[in-house]
Amino acid sequence: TQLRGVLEGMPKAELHIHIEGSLEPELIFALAARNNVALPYASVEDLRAAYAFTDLQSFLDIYYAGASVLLHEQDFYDMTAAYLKRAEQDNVRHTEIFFDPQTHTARGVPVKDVIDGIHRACQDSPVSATLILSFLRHLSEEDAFAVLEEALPYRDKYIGIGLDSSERGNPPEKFARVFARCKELGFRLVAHAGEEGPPAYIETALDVLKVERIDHGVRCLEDPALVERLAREQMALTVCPLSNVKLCVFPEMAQHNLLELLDAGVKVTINSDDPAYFGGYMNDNFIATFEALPLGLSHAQRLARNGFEAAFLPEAQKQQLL
Ligand code: ES4
Ligand code: ZN
Repeated sequence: TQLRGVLEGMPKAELHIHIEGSLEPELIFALAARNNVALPYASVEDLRAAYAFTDLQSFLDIYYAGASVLLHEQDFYDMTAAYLKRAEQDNVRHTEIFFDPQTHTARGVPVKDVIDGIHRACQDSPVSATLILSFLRHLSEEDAFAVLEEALPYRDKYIGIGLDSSERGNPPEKFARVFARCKELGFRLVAHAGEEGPPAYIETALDVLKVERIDHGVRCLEDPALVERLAREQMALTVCPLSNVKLCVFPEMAQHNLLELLDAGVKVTINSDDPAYFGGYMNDNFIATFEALPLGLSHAQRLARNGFEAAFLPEAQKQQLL
């Protein structure tokens, strides 16, 4: 249809993408061979067949296994360069990329190699790209402080701090002190909240961690007062439609609450989350959402505009990208 062409051609900003979630099975196998890493899967097809998730944890187990092939600076460069090439094809003009250093330091990879490889690929791409260091919330706050300390010598290479991994049982307030420190240091702050966790986690991400965007946040609709607040404060939600369906947050795309959120005046953006695992990149997410829900041209323009408005970029730079 005509709308499809508009969705594909629009300049877009992507605000929620885990770079380790952009590792395609083919690249996982190529890096495993290059680095002599053994994988518990016989082939690309065997690995892809394991991508049948029932919830967030069932995905994370496979996502961390996939990331085990990343050992050297060049591996991080190659992964990031491949993602940025796909983003460029989807007319993504700006992207804010999460990376999970603790996934790699646990395997003995120096934080410097992680950051240098990802950052070098960003510099070599025509897509505007910035980085957000994300803490793993299933680990302790002490561990988060330790990786922050290790990453601070390279602080000119990332602009923000995030919080991801297993949400249930790991509320934002577990990281109150380390987020306060990151705020003092001048980082932009975001956190995953209200993906699988309750609306109360969205409130503590805002009130305790002082985040400036909520990643996912779709469960806010269970609390009408919270929805009203998010709309009033024009707090951006980085919604990831294909992710939500793959991880069974919604049984199918037709049941996704993105339109209800938009109608409530919430500043919704569309993002790919872990595109290699969830069935697609930015344009796939836009197309799947627009095919399943009664959305039109004005929604498309609003969603794309929201992405740029919610980006951590100076106003003048945003204008240049449009
Ligand atoms: C993630 Cl979808 C999702 N949720 C929480 N943490 C994550 N890390 C990578 N993808
Ligand atoms: Zn995410």
